[in-house]
Parts: sequence; structure tokens; C-alpha cells
Amino acid sequence: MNKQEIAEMLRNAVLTQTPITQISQNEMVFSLSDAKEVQAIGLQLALEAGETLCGYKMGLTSKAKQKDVNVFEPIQGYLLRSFEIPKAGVLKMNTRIHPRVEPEVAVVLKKDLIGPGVTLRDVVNALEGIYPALEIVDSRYEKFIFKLEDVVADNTSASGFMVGRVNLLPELNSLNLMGILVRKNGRIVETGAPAAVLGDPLLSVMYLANSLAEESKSIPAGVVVLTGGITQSVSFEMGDRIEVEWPQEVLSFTAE
Ligand code: 0L1
Ligand code: MG
Repeated sequence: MNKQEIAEMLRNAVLTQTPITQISQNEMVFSLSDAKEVQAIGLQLALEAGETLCGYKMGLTSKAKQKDVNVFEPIQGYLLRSFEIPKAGVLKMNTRIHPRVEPEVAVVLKKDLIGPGVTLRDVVNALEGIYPALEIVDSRYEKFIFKLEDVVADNTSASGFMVGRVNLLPELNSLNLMGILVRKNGRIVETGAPAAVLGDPLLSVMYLANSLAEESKSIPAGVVVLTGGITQSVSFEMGDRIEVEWPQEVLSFTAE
């Protein structure tokens, strides 16, 4: 299969909620650079279908997430406006395959971050806001199993996100140690703190800016940047109620 065909197959898996066999199992040679090209074609297909790009995500930036899926390198993907879940909302299960939720830190910038050479100080100076967030990942591969190249081609399993209302920027100095709980049907199933993300989630933004620079892209002001799952992801089913609790705000949804 060529890269266009692989991208179309992945898009079809999203649209029909039908998981596919891992690309790495079928293709003799499928490199990381091939996978990045497939991801870029997938974005193009979505834009041609009328979708809007609204941000970027980093993935596998915490040890918990890396162990979760047995892939040990940070990865990046894109966010579409249609991924956004209404706050205090309902998560539609009929558009997903086997979704999981993870607590994240979201960042919005007041000025473009243009690499290469972006430093942590540059990120701090560019911050408009830091928000509690959650991401829905939904691998398009059977049994949620993949290699690095597969998950990159699959836009890092991106499927949904919710960004809170409370801007944590005034509390930047204590961000890394804020305690976060994930509850499923009232029971605590994960606990963590933003420091789990590369020691500081803002390093994830720095990494993203410098990595986008290799493709002559930047992080524009105003877009959402998800910095990566803080804990292992949590699977859920129809009827489950999920709450991601920060000291300042609770993000929640019911899967219907
Ligand atoms: O943190 C992430 O968003 C990781 C995404 C890729 C792995 C997964 O599907 O869990
Ligand atoms: Mg994530």
C-alpha cells in the first residue's frame, strides 16, 4: 500500500469505527518518516472534508503512558475542532472504537512559538493560559496494540479533548505538584501530578515547538496544545461517568 492508501484506510477506520490491523504487520518497510507523512496526509484528508485544525498534542510524555502502551518515545499529533467535547458533557460512544481517557495539562499561547532553539523561558514568556484538560485516545488498531510507527500514522490515537475554564497561569509555580484524581463512576482509578509529564509539562510545549520547526511549522498563538497524559489512560464503556478532578476544577462526562 502507498502512504495515501494507508492514510485513507486509517480515516475510514475513524469514520466506520472499525479497527484495522497494525500497518507494521502488513508492510515490510514502514519507517517513522513514512508514518509522519501518513499523519500529514490524514490531516489533509480531514481538512478537505471540511474539518478545522485547532491545535496540537504531545503524547507518551510520561512514564505511566509509555508503559501503558509499550512505546517509549514522545510523539506528536494534531487536534481538530470536531474533537472538542462539550464541558460537563456527553461523550458519544457511537463515533468511537475503544476509547480511553487521560488527564492532561493544556496550554494556550499569546504569541507564536517558532523554533528551532525554543527554550523553556521562551515558552513561559509566550503563555496566555494553562488549563486543566482531558484527552480521549481511541486507537484505530485492533486491541489498542501498536508500534511507534503505527501510532504516529494514526495521529497518536487522537479522538477527543476537553479544556477547562480555570486559567492556572497565576499558579504556575505550584503547577507541577498539583494533585489530580481520575474517577470512574465515583471510584478513584488514577492519581497523578503534572510533574509526571517530562518533569514539567511546559517542556512538552518546548519539545513540540522545536520538533514542528523541523517541518518548517510553528505553534500559532491561540491554538490548544495538549502536553500528554499524566497517568495511564482509563478505559470506559457506555453509561460510565468520568471525572478528572483538579484542585481548581472538575472536568467530567458521561459516555452515552
Ligand atoms: O498521551 C497520549 O496522548 C498518547 C497517545 C498514543 C498512545 C495511546 O493511544 O495511548
Ligand atoms: Mg494524550
